[in-house]
Amino acid sequence: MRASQNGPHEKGGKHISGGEHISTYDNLKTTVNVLLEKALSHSRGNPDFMKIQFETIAQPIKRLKPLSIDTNVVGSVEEGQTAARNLLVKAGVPTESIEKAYKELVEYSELRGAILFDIGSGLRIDARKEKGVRVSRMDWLNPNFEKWADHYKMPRSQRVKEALVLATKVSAHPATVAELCWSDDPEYITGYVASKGLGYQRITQLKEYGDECGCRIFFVDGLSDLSSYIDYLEKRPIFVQWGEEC
Ligand code: PML
Ligand code: MG
Repeated sequence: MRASQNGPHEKGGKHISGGEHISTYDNLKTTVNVLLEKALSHSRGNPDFMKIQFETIAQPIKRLKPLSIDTNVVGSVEEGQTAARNLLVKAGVPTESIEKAYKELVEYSELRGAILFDIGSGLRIDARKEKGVRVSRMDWLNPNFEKWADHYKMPRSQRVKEALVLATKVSAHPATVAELCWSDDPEYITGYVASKGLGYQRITQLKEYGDECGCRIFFVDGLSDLSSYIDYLEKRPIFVQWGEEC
């Protein structure tokens, strides 16, 4: 699903909301409704364009364990941004790449997908401009997510679920070094840095309340085939699953 205001995204509309689920055929009506609800009651505004698309998944669905989770409590945006930079460096992203990637963000304030940033060349490599790359075909069944949330004393929040599913899928690719993300929703200021080694590191403040500029950067290294990386992000189906349940 993608929803925008003042026309479709491709005609300059403001991005309101996006979402994806994996559903059985029998559950499609409920699933489409969840996406509809998400877009119709959004803090970024009311959409006047929405596209909901469903397609059969013919490939087997890969199961991934959720990344480990930690919360870094900070007292200000400055403290949060410093923590994010430190975590990125710890994950293996050179400082110069971090600075260059931040400059790309400023250039595209209306980004709807992720920027792919190559740490070897220090360049953005996806050529998708403000569209970016939208990760799709991923989900986590609610009963299993809720068990996980209760176990780790996390809120049973769909936002946390969706972000952790995405971060788990992205970091599972061997070329991904780290991800940096914060929301474009004005009332949500917690973001994260994620990587295979660090897990999902939440940072409680990465922007000011009211700010509608979000961020999603995937730092990659040693990528031999950009189109197969993008294909993995957009098309390869994955389920996050915690514990022994099947
Ligand atoms: C988003 O809402 O677009 C991203 C939210 C990232 C942080 C979620 C969390 O762990 O609180
Ligand atoms: Mg959003």
